[in-house]
Amino acid sequence: MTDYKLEKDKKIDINKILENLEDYRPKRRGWVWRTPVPNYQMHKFEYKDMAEPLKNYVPLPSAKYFNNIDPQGIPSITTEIASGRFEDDIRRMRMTAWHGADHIMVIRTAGQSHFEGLIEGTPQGVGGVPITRKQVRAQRKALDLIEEEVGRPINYHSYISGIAGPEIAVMFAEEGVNGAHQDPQYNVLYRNINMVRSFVDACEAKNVMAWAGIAQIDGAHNANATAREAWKVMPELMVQHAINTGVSSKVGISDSNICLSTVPPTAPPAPSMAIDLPYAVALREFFDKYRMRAQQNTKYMESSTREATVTHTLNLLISKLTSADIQSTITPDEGRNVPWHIYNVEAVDTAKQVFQGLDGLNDLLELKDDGPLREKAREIQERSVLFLEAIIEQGGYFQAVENGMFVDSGEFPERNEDGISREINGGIGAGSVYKRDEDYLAPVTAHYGYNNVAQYDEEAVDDPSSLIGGSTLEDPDKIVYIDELDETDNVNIRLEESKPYREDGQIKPEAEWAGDGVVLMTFMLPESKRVAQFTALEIGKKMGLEECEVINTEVLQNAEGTRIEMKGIVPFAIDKETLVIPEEPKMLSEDEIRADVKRKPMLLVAGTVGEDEHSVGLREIIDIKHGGIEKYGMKVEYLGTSVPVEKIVDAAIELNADGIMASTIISHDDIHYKNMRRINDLCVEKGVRDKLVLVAGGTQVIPEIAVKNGMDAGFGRGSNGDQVATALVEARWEIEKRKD
Ligand code: Z97
Repeated sequence: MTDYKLEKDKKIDINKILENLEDYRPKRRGWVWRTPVPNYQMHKFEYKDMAEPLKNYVPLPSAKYFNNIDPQGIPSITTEIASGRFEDDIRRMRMTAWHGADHIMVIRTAGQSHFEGLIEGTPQGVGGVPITRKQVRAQRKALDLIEEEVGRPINYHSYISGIAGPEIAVMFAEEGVNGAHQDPQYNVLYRNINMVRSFVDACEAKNVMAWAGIAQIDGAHNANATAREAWKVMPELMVQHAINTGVSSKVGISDSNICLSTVPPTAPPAPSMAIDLPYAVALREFFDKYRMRAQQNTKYMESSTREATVTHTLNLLISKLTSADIQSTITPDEGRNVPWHIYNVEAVDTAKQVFQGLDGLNDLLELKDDGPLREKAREIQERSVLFLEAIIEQGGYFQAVENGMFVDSGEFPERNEDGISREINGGIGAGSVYKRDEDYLAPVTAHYGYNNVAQYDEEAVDDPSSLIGGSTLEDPDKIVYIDELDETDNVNIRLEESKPYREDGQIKPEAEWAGDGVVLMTFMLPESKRVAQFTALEIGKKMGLEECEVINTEVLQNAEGTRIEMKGIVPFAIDKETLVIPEEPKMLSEDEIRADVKRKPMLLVAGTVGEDEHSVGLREIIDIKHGGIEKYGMKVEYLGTSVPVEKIVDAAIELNADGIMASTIISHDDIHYKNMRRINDLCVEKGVRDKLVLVAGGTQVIPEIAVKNGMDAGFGRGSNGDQVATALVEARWEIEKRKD
C-alpha cells in the first residue's frame, strides 16, 4: 500500500510511484466486470443498459446540455497503451480512465515473445513497452491509485505469449495483473515457437491464470489481421477460438474469465454489416458460455481517423447487437502507427458515446430469426465444423498445422494453399519438452500436471507449496525484486531528461512522451496530392517546425485540393512563469439566468450606435437562432443600425427598459468608446443611470476600457449570448442591491 493519494487538479507524481516500489503489493487480484444498474435514472432519462457511473470523469462535450452526466455502458472498455516509455503511459492511463476506460492493455516491445525468460529494469521499448516486473508493478500501483480516483476497478493487461509464457504468467499473478492474452496458437503461427512446447507451456500458464483470476483473451484476431482477405478466415477463426477455449476450460479457467478475441472481418467499402453481423451471431451461438472481447478491425485501417472512426462505430453497432462483453478500441490511428495520447482518449470516447447513444436498442429491435442473417451464420458454423473434422482426419492439430491448414486465404473448404506451415519438431524451443520423472516434485502453487508431492508428505498433496512455507504467490516477500540492470537505459535517466517539462514549468506540446514537442496540423492545400505533400513540408519548415512528416493525405479532388495532416516538432518551450492569464469569467448557468428572467422580466433596448451599419455581431448576441439572449426569455427592442445615442437612451426611458445594449465596430478616433461615454453621461443627465444596465460590444472593444467609459460590462471579439446574459443579470442584481 502507499500513502500517496491523487488530487484531481494535480499531475500524477511518477517519483512517488517509483518510491519504495520494492515493497509495493497490489491491492487485489483477478478481473472485475462492471456492475450493471438496470433502469438507471440519470438527469431526465432512464437508461436500460448502463453500469455504475464514475466518481470522477470527463464527459462528452455535449454533456453540458444534459447536466454533465457521463453514463457508462456495461462492456468493459479497452484502451491499448504503449508508447515505449511506461512512465509516460501512466499519465495516458489516467486520462483514458477519466474518459471511461477500465481495461488497460499494454502492448509489448517488438520481439519479446522470443526472450527466453523475464526481462528486468525499465528499458525503453520499440512499438511497445518491455514487460518487466518493475514496469508492471509501477503501472499497477499507479492504476491502484487511479481506480480509487475514478471510483471503478481498472483491469490491467498484457501478454502471456512467447517462449517465456509460464514465467510471465507467474510474474503477472504475483503483481496483480488482471487480464492477459494467452493462446498457444499465437506462438505457433506468428512467432514460430515450437507447437509442442507452446501447448505444454499454455497448460502451465493457464493454470496460473486460473489461480489468479486473470481473464484470458485468445489470439484469433491475428488471423484476421494476417490473412490476405480477412473475411475468408471466418470458419478457421471459429476453430481457433474453439481450440484455445477448450484448452483454457480443461485447465480450469472459469467460463466467465474465458474471452474470445473477435474482430468483424470486413470494413466499408465492403458491405460490412451483411458479412460481419452473421459472423458475430454465429460466434455468440457457438460460444454462448464465454465472453467476447470485440476488437476493431485493424486490417482495413488506414491513416484517416475519420474513416477509422466510422468503421469503429459500425463495429460497435455489432457489439451492441450481439452483447460484446469487452469493447476494445485500439487507437483510431493505428494505420499511422503513432500511439498518441489524444487518439487513445478519442477512441475511448467513441466507444462510450456509441454505447450511450444505443442504450436500450435491443429492446427496440430484434435480429431476424430467418432470412440471410441466420442462413449466413449457419453457413459459417457448418464451414467451421468441416474445418474441425478435416483437422481430425489429418491426424490432429499438430499435423494440420504442419499441413498448412491455418491462415489460408481460401474460405474453407476452398483452399488457396497459402497457409502458414510449421513443423511439429521445428521452431524455437523444439525438443525442450520432457516427460516428468516418477519422483518429480515441485513445491509450488498452481503448477500444472504430474507432481509427486505424496512421496514427501501426503498432507501436502493439495498444497505443495506448504512444503516450503508458501511460494511467492502466498508469500510475496519471497519475490526477488530487481530494480535496474542497465545503467544507460532506464526510467531514472529518462525522468532526468524530461524533468523541465514535468516539474519545472516548461511547457511543450506532447504526443506521447513528456517534452516530445510533437504537434499535429490539419489544413487544405488547393493542389494535387504530391504537390500538396511537398508544399506542406516546406510550410512546416518555414513555420519553424522540425522533423515534419505528412502522416495523412486525402484527395478532395485530383486538381482542386488535398487535405493534409502533418506532424512536426516545436523546438521551444514556454515558461509557465511568463504567462499572463486573466481571471476566468464566471458564467451563470442557463437555469440561473432563466430563473432570474422568470422572477422579473427583462427588457433591453438595442442597436448599433453612431454611424455604424454593422449589425451582424449584435444580432448574434440577440437572436435565439445563434444562441443569443432571447433564449432565456429576455425581450429586446431592436432599434436598428446607426441609431443616435440620444434615441437609444430616450427609447430605454420611454419603454421603462432594464438596460441598453449598444454595438459599434468602427473604432476610428476611439469613437466606440466615445459613444459609450456619451450613453453613460446622457443616462446620468436624465437621472436614469442607476436604473439602467449599460452594456456595449464590438470587435475592437476591450472589456476593461468599456467599463472605464461608463459601461457595466463590455464585450470584444468572440463574445457570445451566454456571457452577455450573465452580465445583464448580474448588473441588474447590483442595481437592486444598491436600491435596498
Ligand atoms: C491486441 N490489437 O489486441 P509479441 N500474444 C498475442 C498477441 O496478439 C500479441 C502478442 C502476444 C492487438 C495488439 C498485436 N498483438 C497488437 C495473442 C500482439 C504480442 O510481440 O509476440 O512479443 O507479443 O492484442
